[in-house]
Amino acid sequence: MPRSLTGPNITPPDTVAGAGPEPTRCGYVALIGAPNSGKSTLLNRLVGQKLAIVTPKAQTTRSRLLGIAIEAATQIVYVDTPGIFTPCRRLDRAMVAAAWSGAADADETVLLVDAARAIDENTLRILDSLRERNRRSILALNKIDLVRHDRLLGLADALSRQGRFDPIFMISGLKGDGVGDVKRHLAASLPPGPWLFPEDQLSDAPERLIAAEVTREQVFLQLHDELPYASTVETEQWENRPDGSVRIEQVIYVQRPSQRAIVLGEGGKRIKAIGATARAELERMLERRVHMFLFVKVRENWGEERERFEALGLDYDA
Ligand SMILES: Nc1nc2c(ncn2[C@@H]2O[C@H](COP(=O)(O)OP(=O)(O)OP(=O)(O)O)[C@@H](O)[C@H]2O)c(=O)[nH]1
Ligand SMILES: [Mg+2]
Repeated sequence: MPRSLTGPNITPPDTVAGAGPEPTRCGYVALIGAPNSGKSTLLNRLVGQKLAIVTPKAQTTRSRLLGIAIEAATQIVYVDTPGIFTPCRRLDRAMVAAAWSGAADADETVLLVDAARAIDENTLRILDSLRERNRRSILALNKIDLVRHDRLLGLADALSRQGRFDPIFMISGLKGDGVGDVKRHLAASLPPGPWLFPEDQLSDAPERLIAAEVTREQVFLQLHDELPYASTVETEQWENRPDGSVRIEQVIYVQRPSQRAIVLGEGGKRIKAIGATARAELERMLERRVHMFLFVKVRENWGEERERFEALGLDYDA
């Protein structure tokens, strides 16, 4: 059976098919860390499919996203979270709050540290907060493909003196090294219990949100400086066509007319490129034809509008 990107409502536990005679296990695993530490890349790798958007820029992920995977008799519900950093704007505060509440609600927490960058200020803050919460967590030194082995051992040692980490993994979310060990560890350590989601469900994110995220990924990849941070994307219309295709209308909100001009580009070139790449990506993810229509609106204060936060799945009052 193909696994669907998003699924119907939660199936009651007594109707969920467990696997074989082994007792089923199920639990939530939050992936937390500084911005850019590789959480979304790892989530996609763990689930075996692209669900979360990934870019080289920090603060790409803005809200929690579930990625559901099955390992032996265990259903593992991974929670991708926004990077944790010192918040300035209302949006930043909501993102960081979403990350911490993802960790608070989880059975296990995996702290990702970019081994190529070592212990930056954001990671230090996270270590402090974990200590305050007296929380044990799993440590994943990520991006080991970029780092020499002796350096990794020193880093693991330094980190383990600053928190309760057990176990410690050395992984590359991008290349896959060590990721199987993380999965197997989680499969064995999550609590026994019925699976919480239908077996073929991959995420809880509505398709409209995933579609907006895919466009936002292109905004982050194709635009620079403050623009990715000054914009947000929403799906306004979603029409399933009788021929199986879908017609999607989205709005990219920016804060100033000058930013709108940049998003549009000369003769509309930039917005066309964003739309074309997002459409192709979405067609791959949804496995259906997509007709994509993008509009750019100036909304000086979108960062203070409750509706914009709700569209992202964020708590406006965080
Ligand atoms: N070389 C290498 N690059 C990686 C690895 N994991 C992630 N990256 C890269 O690191 C960058 C950030 O990856 P993301 O997965 O978006 O990081 P994130 O922690 O989700 O970032 P935020 O959502 O901004 O908090 C991207 O350019 C990834 O390709 C890895 O194991 N090795
Ligand atoms: Mg991310």
